[in-house]
Amino acid sequence: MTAVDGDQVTSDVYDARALQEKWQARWEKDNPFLAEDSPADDRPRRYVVDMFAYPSGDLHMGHAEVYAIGDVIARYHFQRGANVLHPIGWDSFGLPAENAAIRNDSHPAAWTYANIETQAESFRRYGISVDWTRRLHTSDPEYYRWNQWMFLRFFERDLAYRKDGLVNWCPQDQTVLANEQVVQGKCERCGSDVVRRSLNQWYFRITDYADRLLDDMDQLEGGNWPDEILTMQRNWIGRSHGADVRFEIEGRAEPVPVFTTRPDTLFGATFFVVAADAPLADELCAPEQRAEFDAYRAQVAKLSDIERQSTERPKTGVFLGRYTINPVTGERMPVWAADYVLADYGHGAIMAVPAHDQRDLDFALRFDLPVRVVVDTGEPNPAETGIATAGDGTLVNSGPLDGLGKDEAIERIIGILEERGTGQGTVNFRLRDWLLSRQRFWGTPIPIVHCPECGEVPVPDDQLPVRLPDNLKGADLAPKGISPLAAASDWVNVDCPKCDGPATRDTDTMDTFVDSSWYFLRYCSPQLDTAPFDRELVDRWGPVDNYIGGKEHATLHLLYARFFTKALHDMGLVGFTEPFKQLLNQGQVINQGKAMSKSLGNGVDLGAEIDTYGVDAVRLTMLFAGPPEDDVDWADVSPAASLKFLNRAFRVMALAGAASAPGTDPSTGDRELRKATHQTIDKITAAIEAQRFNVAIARVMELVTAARKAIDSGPGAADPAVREAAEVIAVTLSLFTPYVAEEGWERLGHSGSVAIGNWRAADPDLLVQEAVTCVVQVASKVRDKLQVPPDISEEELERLALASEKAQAFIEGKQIRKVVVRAPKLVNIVVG
Ligand code: ANZ
Ligand code: ZN
Repeated sequence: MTAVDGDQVTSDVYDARALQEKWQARWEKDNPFLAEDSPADDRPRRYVVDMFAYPSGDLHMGHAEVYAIGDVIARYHFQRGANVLHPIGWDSFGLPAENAAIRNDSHPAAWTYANIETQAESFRRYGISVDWTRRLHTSDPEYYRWNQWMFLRFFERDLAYRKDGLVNWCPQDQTVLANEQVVQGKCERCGSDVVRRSLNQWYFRITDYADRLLDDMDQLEGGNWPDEILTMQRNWIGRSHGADVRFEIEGRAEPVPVFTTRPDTLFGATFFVVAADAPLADELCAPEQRAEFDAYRAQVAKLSDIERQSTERPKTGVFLGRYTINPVTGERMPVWAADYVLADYGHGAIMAVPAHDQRDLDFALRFDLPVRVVVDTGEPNPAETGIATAGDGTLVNSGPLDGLGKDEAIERIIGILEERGTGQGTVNFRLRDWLLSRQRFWGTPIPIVHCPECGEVPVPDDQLPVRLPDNLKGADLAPKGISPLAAASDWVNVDCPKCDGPATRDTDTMDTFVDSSWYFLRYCSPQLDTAPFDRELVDRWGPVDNYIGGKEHATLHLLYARFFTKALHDMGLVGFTEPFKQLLNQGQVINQGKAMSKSLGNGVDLGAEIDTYGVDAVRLTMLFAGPPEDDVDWADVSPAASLKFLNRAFRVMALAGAASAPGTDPSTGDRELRKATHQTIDKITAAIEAQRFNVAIARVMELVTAARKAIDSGPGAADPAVREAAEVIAVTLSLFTPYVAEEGWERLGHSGSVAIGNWRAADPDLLVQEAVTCVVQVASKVRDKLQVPPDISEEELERLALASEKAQAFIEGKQIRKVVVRAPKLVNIVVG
């Protein structure tokens, strides 16, 4: 209740909990954040997407940060009058649901949908500006049906295929992992050591898009995507230019190609190495080396790629008892098997040039193989120093290449190889095809039927979705090395869609990254049941203008989503080739310098913080802590101070609201406060555009202080400039702290939500900074007076003073010994 004490409202306290209840109910009733699909709506369109949530439990501090950030961006555009699409959804397939179901003897859906409801409730309380009518869950058959539909489109174009291959296998989760899901040799999910297994698996042919994934990055450069992410993607795709060189192997009809980035060093190749786990090594092994090789190969199978390539480990290997011929020197070179050569990169075999490649040199020195320098770099002999010389130089010992530099030599040797038909220039990528099949239950079933007569038969579109069976639960889902779906025989056994004969369903499910590769397209028409999305709407809203989420997705989700967009574009399904125009990676919320974790016991409970300080204070604290990319250390911030500020801001709005009516003409108001208000608008607009939300908040804080001063010791609460300032405070706070903003706006006498279309333009007349007078002295005597802006820099002021003609007259013929600058009021030129 408002108590009036003299002309001051004093007992207005900001009651976070009461405001939350009041305004949450209002928003739910009024739905202020609906996006308008109609083409007749001619407001500028803005598409803002927060990376969707995984329903692992209730919301945590990390969610609180990322959704506060995304909300500032969306709300800013709502305020500026845009037609904003700001949707929400859940990435609701995946292992944790399945593991919980095994523990609780239940179905993964039970855990998943209960958590989604809890999170949805928390999101509503958190006050984010989303269009709730577009909510989606990837585990709904209405959604995953379209994963299957897309898979079939990929399959038809040979962009989805099955092959045998060495795959990453997690012995704990009993499933395969994509390369991207193996972190330093360990399973990304459970931390177990990943082993290699040969299995038949489904892949997406993302490598067909390797060049475009790299080249299209120029659309993302220039500050649109963080450089760090672009670099990580570039390295992950790993394009190397070089050559394939074919080597004749004694006793083998077919020559064996190797990939090299340094064909110029071919004359320095002195031995040949095959990956120990490549089938070729097994094939080439001579009988007398068999026992030694088999033992070595067994040992290698236990190592991860990272360990294998570590430069710290001493090199290991086995001579295979075979020889190859160097195609340019004609020399016989021994063939070895070693683990530092990887089976699935290049051709799984290399020409070793020990003088110029450190790995090869380490190997040569260990096994006493010859080292021949073919590029003179001016450095000492690698055979003596143990240090390979990898740089540019002049070719030596290289016949026709002698005297050339590296690049010329590469060109020349490629010409020679191509002429002779023993090699050609080529490009190689580190990127592998995306392994998408998983031997787990809680995912999208792969819509393929295996028929003994017809082979791999796609499930016809009109039979989609292939639904998950709902009679499996608890122990049925336990990892067994094959998919739990294989046990559901009534589900597995079907008639072949082609020949009607007995056949079986594919029992693998899709990697959940398939779900997240196109959900931002589905948001444009989430209820459509005739297609995954409406192309017209997707092209109208897309690509996403602002995408907000964690940088842990640098090489997984963000690469896959880019690949899907390009593939769908090529199928004529979307009109653009890059999904996300701008990417913002928020920092982490940490505590006492460390990531929050159960084992450290430093976790902070979001619900408890909100209960203590309220949603607004928690949001403000997150956003005020620093630029959004920086980590927020909860030990260094003060939600209590945020709460205090919100109280002050609220009182300013309440006092102004009690003292004047909306629509008051501000032009007669206090000019100093008006200037502060308009400068605040100007600075906040710039700060929001630059995604410096903390700076914007600091400016609102200053304005609150200025307005309060005007109320207490200036023109008083009834001054129209106070109302103007208070209204700007309500509008700008609506981006960060929606509850106090709505309530303040109502106290200011407005009806309807503050959140839409209320942004003001700064009045240019009020932005002009009035000039101040600067005295220019020469030898402490006043010689000139300059009119300068109050915020002029010292350098600029010194330059102006020295250029003054009046001052010059007294400087002439003398030596300037010193210039003392006291910006903006004084410059003293000391002469001698
Ligand atoms: C001869 C050579 C001489 C090489 C030299 C380098 C320096 P990036 O840049 O990563 O593409 N290589 C080829 N296939 C390999 C495999 N399966 N496992 C491990 N190493 C492999 O690396 C290309 C270089 O890595 C190739 O160029 C090859 O060594 C090696 F002075 O060939 B080079
Ligand atoms: Zn058949």
